[in-house]
Amino acid sequence: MKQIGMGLSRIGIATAAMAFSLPGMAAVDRWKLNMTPGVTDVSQQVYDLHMIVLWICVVIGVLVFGAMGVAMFRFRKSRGAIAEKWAHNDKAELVLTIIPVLILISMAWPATKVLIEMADTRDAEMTIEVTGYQWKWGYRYVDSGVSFISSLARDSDDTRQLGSGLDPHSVKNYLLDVDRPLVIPADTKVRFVITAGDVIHSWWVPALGWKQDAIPGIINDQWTLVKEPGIYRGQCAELCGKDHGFMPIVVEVKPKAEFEQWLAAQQGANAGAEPVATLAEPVAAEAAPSQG
Ligand SMILES: [Cu+2]
Repeated sequence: MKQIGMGLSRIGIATAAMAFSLPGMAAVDRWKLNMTPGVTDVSQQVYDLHMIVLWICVVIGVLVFGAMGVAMFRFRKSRGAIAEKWAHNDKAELVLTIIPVLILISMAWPATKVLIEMADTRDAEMTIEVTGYQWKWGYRYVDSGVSFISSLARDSDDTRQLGSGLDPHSVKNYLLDVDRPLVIPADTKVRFVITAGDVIHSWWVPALGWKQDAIPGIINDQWTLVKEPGIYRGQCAELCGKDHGFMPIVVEVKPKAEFEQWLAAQQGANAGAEPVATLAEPVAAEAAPSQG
């Protein structure tokens, strides 16, 4: 029995070690266990909600387990304690129902407000269609017709091959870089329409504060407004097949003027080229908000 226990704890340690040595962890703070406040108003609000709920849980946990500990210690058998025989207490049941209901309402109220704000994609200044594929992302700037596929960066892809003989530590941002990042303008409300061309994927950039399933035949929408230019990374967050771990997301937020230049350059490069075929294209057009 003891051996089994030791074996299990060894597996536990091995699993924990594996979890913390995942390639993705290299670029982040190893012991940053809390969620990120992110870089948008929404992500900050989500973070605040998370902290409020966390502290409510901590207080409840301390009270409940504290009371349990005190009861077990003070009223133990060796002190001659005998269990009281009662089956019902109206007052206790009423109080212990009303208090949790009030706590739940106090958490649900602000959470619902944030959820409603997150769902409000009106007044977006631009729309980008995101399509998940096994195992890459397709991006299409709906208003300008620019589209491209974003896949795992070549150096990471070469290194990850079985028997490549290449050292992952020598690759900068191993498994976290892409060949073509998604570029969006800063200080602009960007709407995303998210779908998939084969199986279910999920588009997730933690710094934006949300994660959205990409489902074939269904268009989900989301939005973001990032104030500060920068590079924000994410991953596919829905197990989608053997290379699920190899379809990172990179969002590059550029100042507005720089973004316009970039977009114009892409339009030039795209002219005459076949647009990226997206299975979801007809549906996406329907889902676009009516103009005017
Ligand atoms: Cu995936």
